[in-house]
Amino acid sequence: MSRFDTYFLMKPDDAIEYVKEKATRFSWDAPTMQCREIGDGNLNYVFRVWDGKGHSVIIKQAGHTARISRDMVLSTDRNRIESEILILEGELAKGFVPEIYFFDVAMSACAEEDLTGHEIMRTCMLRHEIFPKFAEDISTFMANTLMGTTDIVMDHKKKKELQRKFINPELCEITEDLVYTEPYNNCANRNNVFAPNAEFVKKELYDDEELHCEVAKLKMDFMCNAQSLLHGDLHTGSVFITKESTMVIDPEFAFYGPMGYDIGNVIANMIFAWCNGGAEISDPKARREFCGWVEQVIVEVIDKTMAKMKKYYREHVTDVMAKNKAYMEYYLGTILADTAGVTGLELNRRTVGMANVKDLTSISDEKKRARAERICIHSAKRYIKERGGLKCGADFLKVLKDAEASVAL
Ligand code: SR1
Ligand code: MG
Repeated sequence: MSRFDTYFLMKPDDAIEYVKEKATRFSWDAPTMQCREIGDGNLNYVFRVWDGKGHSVIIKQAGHTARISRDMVLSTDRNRIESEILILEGELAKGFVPEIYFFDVAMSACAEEDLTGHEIMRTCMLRHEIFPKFAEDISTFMANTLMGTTDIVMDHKKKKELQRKFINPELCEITEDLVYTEPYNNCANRNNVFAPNAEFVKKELYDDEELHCEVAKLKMDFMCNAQSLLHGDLHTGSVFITKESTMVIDPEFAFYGPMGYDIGNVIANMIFAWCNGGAEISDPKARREFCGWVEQVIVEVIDKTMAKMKKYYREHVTDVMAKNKAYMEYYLGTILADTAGVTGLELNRRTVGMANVKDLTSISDEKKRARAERICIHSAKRYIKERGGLKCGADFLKVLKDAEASVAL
């Protein structure tokens, strides 16, 4: 019998005891063990436990409610989903995810590699740091994990088993509400709209029926198109980074959906970093350097991901009908269009929805923040409405630059 046989939400002292009992792969120096709760996400509790002899581990535990709101009751099964997908992604994209040491269904907790030296990418980009390997790394991660779990390459029965294992209705519902619904009507009355832009948001998002129709199409696609096993929340807060290494974390929103969802999330969150740099860096040379790098990342992430997916497709296709070359081009085209649509959805929801991003909310000058948010919304609408016409990274960047030029300083 152990006190960890029955679920309870741990405090740091409990986490130390938990690690002593469960994480036996390390020879812990018990008297020097310490713990800090380091979670800064919206849902879970993250404990870093270490000793004075160089051992450390991360314990991630799911609570019955979200940290961001006690009203959100969520299945703790998300911890199993996160652990299992990290193990699978470790096989498909070696070196891009932390190692999972174990996961524990009773406590809804997992133990994973402590990625010392890495920092959350969004935090680093708020300091306007540049990461030259990011586009190369994230495109490899996405091409391998997304293409590697499709019906194009997998045995169809094995794919369906995976699909069943990663059914994730509650976390999908969060996305269906926060990304695909509320930014267009505030129907749950919990949107955070920056007051100087209230009229603008009403006109551009709440009153645009043509936009609502396109969002509805994308929403049904998110719910019905079991294309690939997604990370499901691939923003820059889900990336742990150094100049040399890119590690993807936090895939608890994983499920089988359209792969443009992951790629579009990466692009939109680079745009938030670009907005922050444009508004907050006063030295023109430093601003050009940071924003120029982000622009290059936007172009490269699109082009490299598509090129690597095409290569993966060609080398690994097993489905007899999908070997048709014209079908391959069609399939890759739909991914690019979905990517554009999701780029727009993520831009809108982080700007006006309930879960915002610091890149925008921390812009200190009110006028500059209002302008940055309008650039996001103007470009978002084009990414959504014109998603079928964007054919390469340069097309994605042009939409952003057009929006920048159209919103007065
Ligand atoms: C209630 S959770 C809000 C957001 O945080 C997560 O990281 C997801 O992006 C979700 O939409
Ligand atoms: Mg998260």
